[in-house]
Amino acid sequence: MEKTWRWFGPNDPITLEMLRQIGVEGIVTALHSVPLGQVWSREAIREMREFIESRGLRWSVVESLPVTETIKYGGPDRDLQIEIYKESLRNLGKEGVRTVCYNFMPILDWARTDLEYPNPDGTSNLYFNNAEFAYFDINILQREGARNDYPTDVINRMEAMGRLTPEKEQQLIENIIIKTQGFVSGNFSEADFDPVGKFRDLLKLYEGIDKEHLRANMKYFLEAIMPVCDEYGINMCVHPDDPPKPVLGLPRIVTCDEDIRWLLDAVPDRHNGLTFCAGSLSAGIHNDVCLLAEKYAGRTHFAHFRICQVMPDGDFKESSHLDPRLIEVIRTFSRLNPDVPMRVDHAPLMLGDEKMGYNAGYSFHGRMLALGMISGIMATIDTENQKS
Ligand code: DNO
Ligand code: MN
Repeated sequence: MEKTWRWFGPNDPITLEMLRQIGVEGIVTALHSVPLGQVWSREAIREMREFIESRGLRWSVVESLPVTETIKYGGPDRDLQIEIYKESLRNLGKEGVRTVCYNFMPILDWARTDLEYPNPDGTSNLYFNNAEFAYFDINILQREGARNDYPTDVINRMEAMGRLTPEKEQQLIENIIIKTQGFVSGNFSEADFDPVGKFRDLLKLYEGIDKEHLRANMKYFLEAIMPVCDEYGINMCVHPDDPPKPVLGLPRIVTCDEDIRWLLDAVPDRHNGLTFCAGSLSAGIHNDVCLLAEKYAGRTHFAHFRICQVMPDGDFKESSHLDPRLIEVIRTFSRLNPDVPMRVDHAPLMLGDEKMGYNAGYSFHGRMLALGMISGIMATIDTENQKS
């Protein structure tokens, strides 16, 4: 497997020189400065590619080329936005960047309630608390009918929390709307004056859009871009939804075995593939991540290695990269798709990472330690394979 690393561009405090020292071979990045919905020009792509190559690395994967909301809800300008998307893909193809990760989650990208959930050893992890999420939905967003979307035990836990302090409420808003995904989806930024109001406006766009409708829009998008992917050999790989279930009244369609089967069969082109994010999939108790790896490794173009532990109450926490399930997933990939680019996904915050200007989940020391662990697992599996 190719060892890659998500790097956030020339302003990232973690430099390409540092990454070479820790065994990274390929870079995963995006043109973060291009506003959502605009073409990625060939010149800008070339500039990024040459910057990476001048440091002895390669641009292996784009993460993400964001799909604008209008394509997801099927707005009047969706065909125009699809043309823009196709133009960016052509430009990437011409520059030889041929693996493109994206997601089809309405409005939000991945969501967490806590970005620094403390571990007994002093490190911290990302955490999803269902009761706090319900609190955000019901009391802060005040979405109509929200209460009916949660099981009684979650509502009871939420009520037991009482009224949160304004600081805690503010933190939930930042964690759920801005910090985890704002910079990825391009929908929100730190500068947003009223993110909750903006979120409510975006929610209106999805009124009446159910799972079937969203699926039809995804199929429409994929069918429209496949000819360009075929021409340039571009592998599209959709990132699973995280958490893998409907949230805030929004449908989600890449959450489980049946969804993955549907999306691969709906557009049965090899270039329509998957980002196998073991972490996102394992956040759903309904998913057997080892079985999914076995089934879908062949249609996977990019692998994200991390794993979640679901608690008895349904909350989940991102946990150790040495989890036996993750070892099994890596074993499966080394057998069924040994050349796939892989990267460490989220990792703990540790050893002063908080002082280094990081994006949530993307710490330096935490990811470096995880890459060390995963490199060890891969080397062990390779040695075993050579012996047998
Ligand atoms: C979560 C991460 C995300 C991912 C985007 C892709 O598991 O991998 O940041 O990159 O959702 O669009
Ligand atoms: Mn991921």
